[in-house]
Amino acid sequence: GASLLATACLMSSAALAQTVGFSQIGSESGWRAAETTLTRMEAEERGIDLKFADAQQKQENQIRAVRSFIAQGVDAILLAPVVATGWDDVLEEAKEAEIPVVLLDRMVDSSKDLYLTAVGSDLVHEGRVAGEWLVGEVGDADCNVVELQGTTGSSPAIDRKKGFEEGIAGHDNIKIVRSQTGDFTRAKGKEVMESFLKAEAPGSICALYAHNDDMAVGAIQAIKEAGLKPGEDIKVVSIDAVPDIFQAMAAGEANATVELTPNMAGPAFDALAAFWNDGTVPPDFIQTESKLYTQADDPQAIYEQKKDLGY
Ligand code: GZL
Repeated sequence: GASLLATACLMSSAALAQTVGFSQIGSESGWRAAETTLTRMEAEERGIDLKFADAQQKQENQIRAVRSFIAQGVDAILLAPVVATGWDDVLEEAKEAEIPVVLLDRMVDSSKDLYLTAVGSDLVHEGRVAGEWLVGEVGDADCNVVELQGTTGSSPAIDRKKGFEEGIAGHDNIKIVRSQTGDFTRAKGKEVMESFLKAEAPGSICALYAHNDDMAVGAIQAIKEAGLKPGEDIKVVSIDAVPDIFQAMAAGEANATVELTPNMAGPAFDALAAFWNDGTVPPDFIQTESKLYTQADDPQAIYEQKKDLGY
């Protein structure tokens, strides 16, 4: 009778509720926290059952989580790979289990047939935009730059360094005099900036290029504690466009940021829906937009817009 029909409908709709395992790097930056928030929201909106695993920035924890998702027989796996190497075995295992893997915001050096697609920005372009901004800012004046790199061996650290060097190429007045990882965190960014300030002659650092805003925010604190004015004595350019960098810009303590959208999950789930529905294979790479913001872009207003978006 009717109840049998109702049960059948329930079952069929339940059958459509996909389960997705998400191996997230951690919560090292405001941007990463926003990506997690938005991934949960996008899953909720689609009726996807999201299994979440935080790896505290350790690759072995990510590999363990992916293996657990395979054992659970999830319908797909999202992976934000902390570093670019060492993924072949576990990606082979997912392929054996016929579970599609979608990479978020960072790349791996494994062969493209080991994952369904990758959603992310053009990380080299972001670095180039930052370098070109500094060229425009300093003109022909000599400028010694210190660089806070992202996590060693991660695709953003490799590509954003490469892009920045392309951006300043041909302008020999601009030199990177110190470059070290701050692991994408505020604490480490502050600590490494303190060491740069001690190692370089006072007043000799003209600019900081940080691979993400969180390290820049930490470094701004170190610059102030050294009695210098961030944004003036030392120009500050970074990447992500998190709310706090706009607050720093509004205070004149940071100069430019390149926006990285935290909503990588939307395009990922759209690609998966088409794949689950009729086997549509997405492109290898789904690129998100990057946009330069400076103090001229009403940073206070942008801070107000962004501050409640889960960063
Ligand atoms: C870049 C992303 C980076 C962010 C950082 O695509 O992987 O990881 O720029 C985060 O804030 O730690």
